Amino acid sequence: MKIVDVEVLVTCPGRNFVTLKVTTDEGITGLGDATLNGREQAVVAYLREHVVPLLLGTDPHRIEDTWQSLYRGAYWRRGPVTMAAIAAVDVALWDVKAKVAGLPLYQLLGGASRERVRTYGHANGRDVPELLDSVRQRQAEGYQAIRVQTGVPGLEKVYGVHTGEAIAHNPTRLDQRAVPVVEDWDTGAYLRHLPTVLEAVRHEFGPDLPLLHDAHHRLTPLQAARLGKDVERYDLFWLEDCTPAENQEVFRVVRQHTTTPLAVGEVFNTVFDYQTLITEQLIDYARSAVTHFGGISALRKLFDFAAQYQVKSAVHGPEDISPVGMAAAIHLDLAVHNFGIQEYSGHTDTTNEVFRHAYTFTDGHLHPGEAPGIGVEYDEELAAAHPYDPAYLPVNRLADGTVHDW
Ligand code: EZ4
Ligand code: CO
Repeated sequence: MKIVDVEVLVTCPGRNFVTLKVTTDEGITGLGDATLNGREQAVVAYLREHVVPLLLGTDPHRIEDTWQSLYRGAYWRRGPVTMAAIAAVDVALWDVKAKVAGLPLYQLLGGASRERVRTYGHANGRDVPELLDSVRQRQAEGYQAIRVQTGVPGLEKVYGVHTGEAIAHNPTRLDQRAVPVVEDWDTGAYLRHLPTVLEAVRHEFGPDLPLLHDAHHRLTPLQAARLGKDVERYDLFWLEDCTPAENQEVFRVVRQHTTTPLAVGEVFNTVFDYQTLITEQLIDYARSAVTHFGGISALRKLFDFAAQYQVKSAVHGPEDISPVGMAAAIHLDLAVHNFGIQEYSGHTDTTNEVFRHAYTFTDGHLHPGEAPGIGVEYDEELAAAHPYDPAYLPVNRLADGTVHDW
């Protein structure tokens, strides 16, 4: 079998998504997600200019060889643009292979290790009462584990909290001239406030509800260590991205001081970002996305490596991962033994119409469905009615104007 056509498709049914579509001489198609939120067109160009010409005429069954040749052949290794492009190719080829086999992808990954995939959803509020309402709303939708984020008194726009027009979590478009939203930040105020938020949530919902929290790379090692310690009594499922983890060694400081479980990895793109964290057992959950980590092949290897150190999977699944990337994640979640939890925010109705998918969400759990391949079909006509719309992620600044980690 040969690859005869490769297309890079861009659509914005609520937010921008980049999809790779591979077609074989036997008329079989495969889809891969290449969405790099806020930097989408860099991956589009990387694929169109440098990857598509290399794929034409090759055997789609040779997934590992294609992966290695794109990774090693470029000479320039790693990085989010490269790894998102490779991920899209990898997932599209797995989709083709599973369709040829007539099986849902998880069967080719070793089959189901569980009946269904546990998820967590996001609850947000400007203040505690609004957050409690949001938790109730998520519970009504079926979620059985919930990430809680609130505003901080004195700060106007904080990550993960919806504040009217400027939705901090989402890219914001300003007419034709896309500029980032500016959020504000004060770590001291946040560190004082968060334990009171968790106290209120535990008081309202009791000890059994699994609760998560995302610090979004904003703390120093000592601040993270102190926060982990301060919130131990609230029994978090995890504290996410407590420091910017380019410097993996800082997790030694955090780990020494707290038994709050730690999760990291949504901005990582290869196993090398995790080496110290995993071999020294400095984290509990590896949170990379299929889409940003070189695909199913690479993430499977990461999780097998992590399993030896009792580190579990927790694939990144925000709204900016397309249903193609979500589907790939759900197949992998069902198959790997050391599955931890899957982040799941769902998508807009229009997104679900553009990307019709076999996966289902019931009682807070996902299942990939039994359609051959990854189980996603792309409606090109509907997608074309929602063209690319430039958008940026926010930037974060302290009160004196200094740029802070976002
Ligand atoms: O901010 O995916 O855990 N989820 C997150 C996400 C990220 C976005 C960035 O594109 O932190 O909401
Ligand atoms: Co996060």
